[in-house]
Amino acid sequence: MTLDDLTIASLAERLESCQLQHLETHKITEDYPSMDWEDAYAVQAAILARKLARGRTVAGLKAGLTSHAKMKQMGVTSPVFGWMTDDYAVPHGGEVATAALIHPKVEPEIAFVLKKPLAGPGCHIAAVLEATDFVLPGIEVIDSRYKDFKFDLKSVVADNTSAARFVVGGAPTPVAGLDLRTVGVVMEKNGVPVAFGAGAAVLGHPATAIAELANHLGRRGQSIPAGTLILSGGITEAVPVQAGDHVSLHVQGMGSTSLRFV
Ligand code: 0L1
Ligand code: MG
Repeated sequence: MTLDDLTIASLAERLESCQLQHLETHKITEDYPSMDWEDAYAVQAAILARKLARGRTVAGLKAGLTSHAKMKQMGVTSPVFGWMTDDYAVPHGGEVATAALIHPKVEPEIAFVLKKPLAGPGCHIAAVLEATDFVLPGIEVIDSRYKDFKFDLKSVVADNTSAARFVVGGAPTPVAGLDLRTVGVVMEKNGVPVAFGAGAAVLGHPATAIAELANHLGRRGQSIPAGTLILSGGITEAVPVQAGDHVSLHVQGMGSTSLRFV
């Protein structure tokens, strides 16, 4: 680590204030160009600690930058990880207050819910599938706190990987007999299909993202508890949205979920 505790706390305060006041800010690496990955994850953890201290609870975890296309575009070879608190959860078919966000985008994802804990290092696809209770369609709303949605990787990790809202719905589906690589997804905005893909777009298999999350946490002495909901990462590019938009996601064999921006 390169940053001291006071600096971590002040960066967490700055990023969370921007989130709560719907304001953009400049990249934190402009102020701290030598910050490292541990600094970035420490800022992210400090933002979570602020929310937990106010009574928020963790509603789920997420992997981001999981599609090969997006990783190549960003020049990275591994995903990034973050969390969602209870106030990020939107009911199936529910509304998102767009004025509470800065420049939201939506991503089609497959959500996993675990029935057993997962621990790394050494976690792999088979362990994830064995520990999974069910999967279901999930739409993540990302909303970078950085100006014009432009960032570098350490800045975006500190900003909790742009997490803002999420909805899950459809049919909770056991993974036995399901090939998550070939599961097709279609996301529609206002009834028009705007993004299509298959599960394999996420690291070859969406369960890989969950295994990499377990390994990431394992390196920090943490594990994923049973019952955790995890968004495995966007299958396609994120799609910008605005007030008035209705977004639905259809996942082959798992039904649909949706939300509306008001
Ligand atoms: O969930 C995601 O894939 C977002 C990761 C952070 C990068 C971005 O905001 O696009
Ligand atoms: Mg995502």
